Amino acid sequence: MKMKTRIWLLAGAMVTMAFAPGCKPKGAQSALSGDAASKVYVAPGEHDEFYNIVSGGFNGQMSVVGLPSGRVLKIVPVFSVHPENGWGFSEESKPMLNTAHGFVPWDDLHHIAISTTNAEHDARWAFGNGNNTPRIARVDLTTFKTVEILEIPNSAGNHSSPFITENTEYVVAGTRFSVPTGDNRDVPIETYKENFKGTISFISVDKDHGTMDLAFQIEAPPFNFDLARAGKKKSHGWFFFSTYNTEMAHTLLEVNASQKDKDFIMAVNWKKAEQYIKEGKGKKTKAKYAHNVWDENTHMATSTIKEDILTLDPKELKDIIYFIPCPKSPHGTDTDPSGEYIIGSGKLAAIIPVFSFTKMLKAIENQDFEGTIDGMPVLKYESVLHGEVEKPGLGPLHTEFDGRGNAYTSMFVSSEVVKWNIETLQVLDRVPTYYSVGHLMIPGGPTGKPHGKYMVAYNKITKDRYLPTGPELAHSAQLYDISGDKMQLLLDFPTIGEPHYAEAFPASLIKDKQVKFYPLEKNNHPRALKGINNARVEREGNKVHIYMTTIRSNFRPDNIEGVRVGDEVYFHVTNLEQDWDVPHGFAIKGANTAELLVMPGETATLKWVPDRVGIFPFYCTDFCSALHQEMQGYLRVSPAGSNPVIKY
Ligand code: K7E
Ligand code: RUQ
Ligand code: CUA
Repeated sequence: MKMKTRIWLLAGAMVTMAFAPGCKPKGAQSALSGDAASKVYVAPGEHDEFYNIVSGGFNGQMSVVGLPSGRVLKIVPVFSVHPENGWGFSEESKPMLNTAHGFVPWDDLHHIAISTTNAEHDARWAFGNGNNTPRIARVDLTTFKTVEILEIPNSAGNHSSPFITENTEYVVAGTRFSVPTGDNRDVPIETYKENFKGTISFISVDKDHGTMDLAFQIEAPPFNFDLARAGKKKSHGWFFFSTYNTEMAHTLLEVNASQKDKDFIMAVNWKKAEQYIKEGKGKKTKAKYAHNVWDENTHMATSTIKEDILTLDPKELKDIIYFIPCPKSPHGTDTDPSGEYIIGSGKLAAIIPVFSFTKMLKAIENQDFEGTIDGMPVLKYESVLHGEVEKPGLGPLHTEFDGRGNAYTSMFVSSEVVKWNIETLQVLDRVPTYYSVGHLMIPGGPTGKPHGKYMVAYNKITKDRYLPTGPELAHSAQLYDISGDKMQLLLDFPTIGEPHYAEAFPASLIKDKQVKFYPLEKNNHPRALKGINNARVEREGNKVHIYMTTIRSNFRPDNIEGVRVGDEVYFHVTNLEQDWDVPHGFAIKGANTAELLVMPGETATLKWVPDRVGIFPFYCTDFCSALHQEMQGYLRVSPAGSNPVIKY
């Protein structure tokens, strides 16, 4: 077989280069053209054309960036606590970060998926994955608030997530690490092949409300699942996962996982899987996981621990999983806007293989198999291949599309973005990135309708791009104009945390749907106040509930006595304002927590257990009016065991 004898690898040299990134490509400024400034200039008071939702990686948040300006518009805390608005500190938001084993206030958020209808962005929700304590979050794009977090059982390193199907029917979560399933077990690591399993979770998304539910899990061989993309249009109904460590080794030292010439793209017929579930072929299994939902009615989160899972075994149901051989540890797998082409990016491969969905179906029909894994067919590489992009560059990672028949692949090792034609496989252009690009993004790039005007490279290495800030540097993003034949670098901008994937969509999709404040009459928080009259302090045993209002420019009550050391003190702060952009803050000296930032019409609660007597001032943290500095009060804390009178 011709393909098999081909040299796929420059492995040795490339691995070395991969760990020496940051070497400055020659002609560093050549990609920048004279009119770049005017192309990214958004005049004061004007709005950007696109919202760019960018993952925060190890910072656990998403950021909202305007394009083309590169301005950061908002940080949305997701899997991270956020002092700015009390996320993870307020009693209402704490349950959002609950897991089957308690409060976990951090995660590693890699990928963004913006909801779609008919394979086009509808931008109702942004999904993000938590890699570490496997979770998927959903952010509502009318409030830019995290409204749901679902933990993923039987998973570790939820990396191939949260990619979505074309009508947002499902969000997927493929486990990076294979693990013993059930509620974890104490087994020797050498028993990897018997005891460890890969799992692919299909999370259904409610059409109207977006609510997620773990619909079913498919058991898979103990590979490592890296990334995924849903088919679309003609390939709607299929999902494609990149895999590595198909040697099924439990240690990856000495490049154990890269012994083989090829790993696989795992093609999953999810429509079939869904049908098997409907026919009752799912096995009931158990493992605990948390489902946390933010209630827009009460502005409180609730956390429920679930444990029922429906599992499909593809070894028995032989027609839901097929393997497509793909050179060396593919990282990204991406499907083009037509849904016909599936692009694998073998990090250590010297070519980019492009597979054809039509050919894949034919190969399945003709049983063009070169073998099986646990009874699941491995298709012949040649029979699925559309063709290979020759000499694309080194270290292909991720591919996006411009909707004009071109693909753009990030090259980590050679630190560039390469543009090529999907049909002819010819390389058309290449531009350097500064430095070592990871993901790249074109607005609408993963959908059936890309807006091929800009491309952003999210780089892993920053080095000298900005004023130096000691050993730790912000990551760098770079905006390119891709509307012409040649890509043009327009702008560098720093990012928050480590951006992995990002998506962008036209601002017009959502900018008129933004919530500006919460109507007080609809505030169904059980401790909400509708006006200043009921502001009060109530003792219930050792709990003291302070029902407090804020309105420009005072707290009611402001002077509070009757609290003892050891009491659980709850400040339930209702912001009575009914106007856009008038939050009030609340912070109290001595409390071992952050502040609250309460949106107009909302109620938020800060809990504090005082551990010492004294007078503790509190104040508003957000400059809200000319009398902001007057917005203050005192809490008196008396000794434990004393019997102070409640006074306010
Ligand atoms: Cu390539 Cu986690 Cu998507 Cu980062 S991964 S680059
Ligand atoms: S105060 S405006 Cu602390 Cu001048 Cu802020
Ligand atoms: Cu309220 Cu400052």
